[in-house]
Amino acid sequence: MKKWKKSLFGASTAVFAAAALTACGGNGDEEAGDDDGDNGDDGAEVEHEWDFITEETPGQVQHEYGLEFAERLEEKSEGSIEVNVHEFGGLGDEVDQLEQLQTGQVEMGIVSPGFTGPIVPEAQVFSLHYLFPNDQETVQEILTESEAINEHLRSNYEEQGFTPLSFWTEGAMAWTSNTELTSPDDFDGFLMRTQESPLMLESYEAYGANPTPMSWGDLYTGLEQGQVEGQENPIFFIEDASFHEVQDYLIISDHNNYVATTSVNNDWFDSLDEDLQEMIEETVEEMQDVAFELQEELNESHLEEIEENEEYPTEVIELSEEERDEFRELAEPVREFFREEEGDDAGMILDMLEEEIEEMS
Ligand code: 6CS
Repeated sequence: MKKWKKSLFGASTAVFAAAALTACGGNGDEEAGDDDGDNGDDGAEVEHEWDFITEETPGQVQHEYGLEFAERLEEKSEGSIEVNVHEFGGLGDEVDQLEQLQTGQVEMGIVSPGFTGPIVPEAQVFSLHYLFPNDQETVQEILTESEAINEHLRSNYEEQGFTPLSFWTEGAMAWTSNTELTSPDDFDGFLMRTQESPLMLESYEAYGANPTPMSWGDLYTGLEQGQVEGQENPIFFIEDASFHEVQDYLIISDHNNYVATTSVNNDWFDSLDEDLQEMIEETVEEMQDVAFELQEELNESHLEEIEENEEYPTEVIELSEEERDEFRELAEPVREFFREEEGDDAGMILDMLEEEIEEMS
């Protein structure tokens, strides 16, 4: 079951997170400073206190990102900014959190397109299979540089009350299952857990599967009890959430990537002085490299943990290019579905993104 994971940013944040959780009565609220109850910069006056939501728990990529982001802002502001990083579940599930960001109940945080899909249909472009290349450095470069994503898609988000200041990868998606999933035939009638995005359902229906949206908070039990038979996630998350304990196979499919956004509530962000806006934007930019290293290190180390785990042995299968081609062929028509059904800008965004991917790959 869930284990404590060492913080990549050193013992101080890990120890502090544990202490802060105790101090807060374990409700998931934390301060990313020291453990004496102020903002970590002894004696400094806190002028701004902001809530930062994440969809993950301590030790996982989003939460570690949140702690580092908070620490950097607190340092730069010499203690006048305090950011409370919330772990998944502290303020509700992924959909509740998204609503809090939209309405300004929380100022900022990390939300992912798998949950924003129902309100920003164009964001589901990230749920298309075999659109991006495999190499994560190239994926990150596209996410950071793409005009289709950072201008056009960003403005689709803005219309919904919040704005992604950055898009970044948490790693390539892999499948887990109790049966081998190496060809589309293996998905026939397969009960696949997905996030909320309607396009995710469409993508798995194209393989003949029977997809079911479910919060990850219910997923371990869902897999254990057979409500769903498999799921997709980056490897660090599969191991950290212990899904491999109730699944026999890990299939390296590289069918797409887990994309996260660092987003802000529009009304709140617009109300800030320019120097604060710049400080936040600068820190978000710095965090692109931090996030990349974080996901890389966690995905590698958690794969090793899965491979070495004798108590819960998992067979790791890497799909060959020929096997991927079979999935690619069935995934291709889903792009047309996206163009036609997922928002006025879907076609334009996908066309532009396909060209950018071609140029950057
Ligand atoms: O599968 C999910 O729903 C979760 N996966 C990741 C990598 N982060 C948070 C998300 O809610």
